[in-house]
Amino acid sequence: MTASAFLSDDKAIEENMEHTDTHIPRGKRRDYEWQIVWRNVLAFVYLHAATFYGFYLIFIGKTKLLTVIFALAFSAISAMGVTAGAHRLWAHRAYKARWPLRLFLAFLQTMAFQNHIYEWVRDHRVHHKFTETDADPHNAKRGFFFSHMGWLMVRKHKEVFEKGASVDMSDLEKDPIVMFQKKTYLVVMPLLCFILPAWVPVALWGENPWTSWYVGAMMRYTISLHFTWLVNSAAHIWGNRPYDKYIGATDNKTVAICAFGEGWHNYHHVFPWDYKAAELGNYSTNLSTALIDFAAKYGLAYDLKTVSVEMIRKRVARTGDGSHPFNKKIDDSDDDHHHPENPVWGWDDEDMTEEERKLAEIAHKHK
Ligand code: ST9
Ligand code: ZN
Ligand code: ZN
Repeated sequence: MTASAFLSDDKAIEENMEHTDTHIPRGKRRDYEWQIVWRNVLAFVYLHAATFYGFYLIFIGKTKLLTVIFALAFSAISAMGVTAGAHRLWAHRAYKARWPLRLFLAFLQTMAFQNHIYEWVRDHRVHHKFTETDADPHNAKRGFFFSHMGWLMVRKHKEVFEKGASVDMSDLEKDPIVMFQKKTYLVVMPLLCFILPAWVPVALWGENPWTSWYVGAMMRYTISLHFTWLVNSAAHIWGNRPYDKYIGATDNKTVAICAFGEGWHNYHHVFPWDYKAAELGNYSTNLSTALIDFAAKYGLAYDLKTVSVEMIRKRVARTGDGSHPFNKKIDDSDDDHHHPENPVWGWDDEDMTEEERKLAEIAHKHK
């Protein structure tokens, strides 16, 4: 059973509908109708109520300072499992990692509960291949709320299943760490995401158990979800498009700071196989890059792919919105006729061009 099966309505409901709900044409069911998954709605309502209570406990001084610091540190550390792990390593193959690093990142990613790596990566590759179409699980054309969190409370559009089935996942199926995490997720995830952060403040500095639950577990989790979701919502609406003005994704510094370097989203959609997920900026707005560079120094990460300045310059000149320092003059004459160019989900996508592969720079090459 997958995490989504655990949280979503039971398949039996759907089968039942097929017998009783004959007035809705079959093909229409998964279109734009909001087939609400009430179990998820209730879970999110509880999470947010508990989070507000957590804030209140901090505000009235009922929370130890160490508990607040711990919650922040736990968020930041688990975020690395999502950014450096699920995102740049597993979804985009932007670098390679030896098994101790993969195990560590899978552990951190489990602490973050954003679905297991396999499910996270499948949705994310499909998002990159079919961005802002019906096949995109969090299609930003359906509005801020849908792309932010609404998509997690309704059944997916049928195109997500249909087109999503064409995206290659065989590399993950061959990774024993990913498959082990998938198999054990429903037991290990609640322990690492909720029980562990609620238990540590009680055991180590005598925090009140309920305070620990509301602040260390609930508040911490909800805030890190919102920071992550901003990449799908805000960074598809507000910001510059220095690399490709024809796509929805934007470069948004606020999101980059909140999401540990994942807000340079216009760049990222154009070059999803860059391990930095950004061209400019430094470690302060990209802690995930700092972690990968550090791991590469000790041989745990290798084959770090980045885009050459030449490639960036060409792309900026061809499709940028003029906000990039390279950009001089923009020709808008073909604006109405332009279609997004050859989207790829990452390094091993068969649609990557030979030219791109040749021009890519690979650091810490495996010998
Ligand atoms: C969460 C994820 O929050 C957030 C992802 C954000 C991504 C952002 C990326 C940006 C970079 C990273 C930034 C990190 C920053 C970190 C900062 C931290 C401080 N393709 O899904 P099901 C098939 S999770 C192909 O159940 P329903 C497949 O066969 C939050 N096929 O569909 C599947 O079966 P199986 C916590 C696909 O019934 C079957 O369909 N988690 C695809 O419509 C059924 O799939 C939740 O809240 C596809 N893409 O249900 C869980 N998808 O899996 C919420 C599906 O057996 N999820 N198939 O192979 C659910 O409950 C359900 O998925 C649902 C849809 C109700 C939303
Ligand atoms: Zn995106
Ligand atoms: Zn991505």
